[in-house]
Amino acid sequence: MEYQTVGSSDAASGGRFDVVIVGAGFSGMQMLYRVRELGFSARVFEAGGDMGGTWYWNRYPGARCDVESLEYSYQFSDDLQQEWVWTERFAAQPEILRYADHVAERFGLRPDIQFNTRVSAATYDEESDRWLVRTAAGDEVTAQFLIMATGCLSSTNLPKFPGMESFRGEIYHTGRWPHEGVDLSSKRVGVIGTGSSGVQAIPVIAEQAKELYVFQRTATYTVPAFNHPLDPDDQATVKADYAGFRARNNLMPGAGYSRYPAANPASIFDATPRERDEAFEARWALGGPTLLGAFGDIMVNEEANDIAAEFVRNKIRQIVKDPDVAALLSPKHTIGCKRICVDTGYYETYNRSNVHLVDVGSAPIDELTPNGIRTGGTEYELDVIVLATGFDAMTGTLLKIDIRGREGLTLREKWSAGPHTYLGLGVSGFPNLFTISGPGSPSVLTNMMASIDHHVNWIGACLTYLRDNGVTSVEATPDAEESWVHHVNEVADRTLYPSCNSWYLGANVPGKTRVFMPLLGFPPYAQKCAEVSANGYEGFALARNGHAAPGVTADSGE
Ligand code: N01
Repeated sequence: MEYQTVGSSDAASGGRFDVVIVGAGFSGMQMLYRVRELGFSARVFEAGGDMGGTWYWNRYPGARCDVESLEYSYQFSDDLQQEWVWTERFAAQPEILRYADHVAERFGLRPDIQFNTRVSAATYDEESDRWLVRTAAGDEVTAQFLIMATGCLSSTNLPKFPGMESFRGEIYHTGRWPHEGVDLSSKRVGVIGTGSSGVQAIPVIAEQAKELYVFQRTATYTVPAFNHPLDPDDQATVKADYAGFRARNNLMPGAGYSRYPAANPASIFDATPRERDEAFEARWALGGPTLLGAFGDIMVNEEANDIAAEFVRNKIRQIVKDPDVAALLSPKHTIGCKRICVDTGYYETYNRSNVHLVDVGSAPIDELTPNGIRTGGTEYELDVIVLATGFDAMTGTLLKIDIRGREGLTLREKWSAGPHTYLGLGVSGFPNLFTISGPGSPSVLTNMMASIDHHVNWIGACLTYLRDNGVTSVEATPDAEESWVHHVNEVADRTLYPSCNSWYLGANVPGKTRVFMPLLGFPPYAQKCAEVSANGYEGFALARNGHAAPGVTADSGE
């Protein structure tokens, strides 16, 4: 097999690359950097007009990361992590986008990225072991390897309300917020959705709008961020041993923040009511999403979970002055089965006189009218409707692309009963295809920057191994894939995660197969991936021009 040389342009390569990467968010950016460093030619296709993925699209008021800046950043370059200065504990979207721009400039990534280009189809050619990749504009290139860096939360979930097109005002989805911003001053604004996006946007919109109506289907658990400017001395302390900081984080559950108190494995039932309250209060005061780590059984025992949930419900009752509003804001479902939100002044916002909570859980939205939203027999007159209605998570974007593997098998057919992958990295029937933070990997249950780093390095090492051993195709075996899917489900079923209608299960999208998509269990997952590569890519079939090339057990170079 021939490999192109690094840095080939379309003209030089004749549209032939070693690697095509779909997406120039944080995973696509790092993957491009890595494959170029390893000497592969690459082309990235990005639907957006610039880098940044999630942070390019989600420009809604209040958009901010809920992972601390010092860890929500790249670790592949020490120079980069030393020179970049974060300003806040939790960075706001504009700062993260500036960071993406800085990385792109610093490493000269843009020349290998084709922006404003949506990939519409990719077909595997068994004769050549190559992918034919087609864009929506009709351009075609081929590549030995196709790496999907399409993100977990990149396809918006747009509910189809009756009468939607009749609404005379403006409608915006938080995940497609206009780049020029939206002037909400003196407007009557309706927000539909109270997940992480809504929880961040609502307090900021409340300050801008004349009247704000929040249409809540399911109340949400949110903990305060207690965001603050980063102390330069503290930042310097982390930078003095950034490698050690990263290494410690990578050993935490979900590659979490090693400076937070460790998760307490003890049972809540071994603690007195006072000890429980003290433990919860301490974590609440820390800010950020550490609450569930207060006791070891919160996510596996319903009674334990309800004690934690009641702690938050008590907070709501203390913060929100109107008892009826507080009751409506108090979630009834398991705490943690949907991702806990992190907010700045969310519950407090409902004490404002211009903010009105509308229950669309007991009486759903009937329709959009020319003037607003009708629900429960009342019409709410609005100028702007904000859809904070989330995403077709983890599989949405992948399945929008017409991906065809062996014998014309489409990914849509293959995943009709839910996503099937091996390690969330490979799919049987789809050789030379990799998914970064794909379903079946810990992805959204980790600090994404850490799991992206892990996948990029694993894929980079795999490509190097294939090249060094003259292997032309790599493909998950059906057996390895089946037992992996079983493992992902079994791990989830031991917990309370599947107990509510979360996007982890695809339950937020009408008609989507209900299956728990991410794997609980980083860092054991990283250990498993290391074993797979050390054992000559165990569970993957390797072939050389159509003939089996059994894995050579050797150091994969990871
Ligand atoms: O989306 P969501 P999101 N009628 O799916 C409601 C990440 N993120 O964009 O719960 C009425 O969580 C829906 O109601 P219900 C983070 O991983 C991170 O907020 O399905 N309501 C829900 O309230 C997060 O988990 C950050 O009953 C409807 C809301 O819309 C993920 O993205 C910030 C409806 C959707 O909530 C997704 O968060 C933002 C309908 N027809 C996002 N359809 C940070 O880093 C949906 N809803 C801080």
